Amino acid sequence: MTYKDLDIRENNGIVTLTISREKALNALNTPTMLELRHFFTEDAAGRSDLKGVVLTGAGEKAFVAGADIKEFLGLDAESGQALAQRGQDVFFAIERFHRPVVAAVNGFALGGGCELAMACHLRVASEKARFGQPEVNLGIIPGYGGTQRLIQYIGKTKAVELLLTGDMLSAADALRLGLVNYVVEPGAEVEKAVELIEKIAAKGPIAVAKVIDAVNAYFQYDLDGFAREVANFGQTTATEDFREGASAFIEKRTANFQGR
Ligand code: DAK
Repeated sequence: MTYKDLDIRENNGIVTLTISREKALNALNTPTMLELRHFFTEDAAGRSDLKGVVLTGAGEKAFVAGADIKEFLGLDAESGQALAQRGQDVFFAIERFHRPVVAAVNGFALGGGCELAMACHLRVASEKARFGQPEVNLGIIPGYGGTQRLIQYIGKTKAVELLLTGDMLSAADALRLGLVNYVVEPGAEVEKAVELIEKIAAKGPIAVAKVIDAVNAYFQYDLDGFAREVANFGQTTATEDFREGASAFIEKRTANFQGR
């Protein structure tokens, strides 16, 4: 696929994926969503040489200012539902990605943008970042998982307030409420995200993937997360990585994991 809305750069096993529709504050339209889907489900899916992905937005103003409002005007109940389902599938692909995906939130993360950041495993925000689910201002509700993931991150009390009022959170409040992992100076988000991915890349890659999988199971109501943890733990004990990790500990050296 030729990417038009995504700028994709890879350095030392880390992909920085920049949503590049700066004039529309990087709003997510159908082509952008298809490109995101293609990257996570085709190009990067299962790549064992990848350390992780940083997701950010072009320019200084916005991470992603939402789903593209202009595209919504022609929707009816059926096409709206289909669009929401396709979008949710993309965000699930990110949430279930086998390597860490870190959102580097450089500005507005609103509506679908906040939902995209929440689908990532970790979030680093610029001090200038603002988060919110303002869909009620438009007479719609979030369609890419916002009503579910916001509660998962910050709890029902504040999530319901934000979803009903459409108010925005500052980066400092997002940190205080547990929506983001770190707040950094404007311009330092990607660097911090890369630092996190490098740190995780030194761990056992199968273990990292299995942690992501087990954590996701907690939020999937048809799964027993504890049972998934037991199964995943069993699988990690059978890996060469575990033998290497345990040997390295005993021999007081750094483990050299091979992802096997
Ligand atoms: N979509 C399309 N264009 C957008 C946009 C958006 N979400 N946000 C901004 N833009 C465009 C503006 O139209 C403007 O374009 P021009 O007029 O220059 O052509 C340009 O970006 C710059 O925006 P502003 O001039 O408004 O910039 P300001 O600094 O004055 O304001 C702002 C920045 C972020 C506060 C403001 O742009 C704003 O409020 N934007 C809208 C934020 C918003 O409401 N986001 C939520 C969108 S709704 C579903 C699936 C998903 C969803 C729902 C349902 N299903 C399929 C059922 C999710 C929905 C949403 O995300």
